Amino acid sequence: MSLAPTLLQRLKNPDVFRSIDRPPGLPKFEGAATFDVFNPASGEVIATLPAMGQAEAAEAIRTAYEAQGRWAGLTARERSEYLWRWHQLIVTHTDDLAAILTAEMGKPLAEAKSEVSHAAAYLQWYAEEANRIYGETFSAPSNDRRMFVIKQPIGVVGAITPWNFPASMVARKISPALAAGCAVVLKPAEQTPLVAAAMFALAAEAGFPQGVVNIIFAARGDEVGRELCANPKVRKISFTGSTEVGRLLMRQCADQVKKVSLELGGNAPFIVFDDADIDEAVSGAIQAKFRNAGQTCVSANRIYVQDGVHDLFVEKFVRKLADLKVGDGFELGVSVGPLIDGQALSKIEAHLADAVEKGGEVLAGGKRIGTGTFFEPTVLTGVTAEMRIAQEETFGPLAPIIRFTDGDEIIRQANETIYGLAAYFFTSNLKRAWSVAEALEFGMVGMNTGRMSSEAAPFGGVKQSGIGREGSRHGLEEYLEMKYICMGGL
Ligand code: TXE
Repeated sequence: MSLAPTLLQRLKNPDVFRSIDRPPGLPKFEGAATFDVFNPASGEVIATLPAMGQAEAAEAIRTAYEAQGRWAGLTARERSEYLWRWHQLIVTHTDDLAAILTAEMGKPLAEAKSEVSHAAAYLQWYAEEANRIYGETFSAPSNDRRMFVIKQPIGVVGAITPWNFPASMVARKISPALAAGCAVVLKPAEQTPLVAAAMFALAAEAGFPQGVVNIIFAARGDEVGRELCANPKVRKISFTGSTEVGRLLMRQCADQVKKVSLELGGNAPFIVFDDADIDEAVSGAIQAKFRNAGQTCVSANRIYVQDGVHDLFVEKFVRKLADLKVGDGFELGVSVGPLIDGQALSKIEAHLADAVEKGGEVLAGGKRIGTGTFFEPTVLTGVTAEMRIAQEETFGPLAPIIRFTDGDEIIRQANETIYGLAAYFFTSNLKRAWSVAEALEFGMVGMNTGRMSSEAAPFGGVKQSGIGREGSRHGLEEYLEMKYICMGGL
């Protein structure tokens, strides 16, 4: 039997956490409390894990702290080789990992596979990037001195990940940290700890030294989060999740002036100008809106369409919805899975009700399906800036379409949000393309595309969408400290 299911079998017995042969990376657990992990498509319990807390987090941090110096003392090439081995194991076990991911998160199996491949791509990227950590030498103002900058690992990193991309978010945080020479304590989201656990089992098989990668399971985030922020042995927090929790973590880190990287909510505008290729724009919007059932931080939250193409765009967009099949992610041909939980469903319904009350019109969808957390892909027109749907992150399969006339005014409206993660626009006018790309106040801009996430590119936002970048060489810098060395007496 392959490794990930074997591990999951072991995790079904919470005693494994008390035993001396518990999988590496899992702290010893003395408590009695447990929590259940559900399949969101069926509501069925698929695993029961120990509900860890402050004590286990403190133990994991101590273990990581002891291991970090030795890990940083390896050569870059040696660290890179561990990452390569982990990458290879993830690639080999893609099908298992994807099945676990779909079971706990609900996304269609094909999307889960592509997420696991994306996770593996981060490991590959940072296995390579580990060998490219450079310092500087520069001219000193006087000849009796020489000046240098070296880059060193920050130390122990606390990583907190969300449920919407439970495999790739783990890889996106851990692989640059390990490449830089940091040790990691990860707390995955309570809804989706299993694929992270399976990835950790593969890390153990890749032979990472004891203490370099550690995982904590918790029924909720606050207690472990508080320990990660308060424990002085942790030198950096890397978080992906809601803006609300991001603000809280920043406050909790303020006492120790601890470094934070935050990848938070978004409210992406998706602008279609009169001169756009409409078929491309429709495909891009479908992709940017309905991938992961709309539960992405880069989801097209406000679709602005210019007068001249508005009706045609809406007609084609609604027609394309017919291609989307909603259902259990394990079912063949399903492209939109369930929402993560009842709370997510309630948020969508509240946004929809608010929009309809203020004059929005539902052109397609608009209802729950069955008794689970399935929701029809929905199109709303007549949306205005005052509606909640235009201001807040809906995180679901609702596509609000907003008509506009003035191409300059729309950029001002698009920027009128507390968020600044992703923005998209479609045009065939080269001059406009450049000026719009520059004017949008977002960390990432998709020009004539609805998809842009890549291990090779810096992912992250401005304003209240976060601090820092993940992926690319910039993502590695987030885990490195700069040290200036001045050599005198020459
Ligand atoms: O997020 P939370 P939730 C947005 C999206 C969604 C909303 C709520 O709009 O509808 O947030 O989702 C941990 N200290 N995004 O409630 O609570 C938690 O255990 C430390 C956007 O799931 O932020 C989990 O591991 N940690 C986002 C992680 O934070 C805490 C992805 C995310 O949970 C904590 C997810 C605390 N006090 C939601 N409280 C994106 N950027 O893609 C919770 N956590």
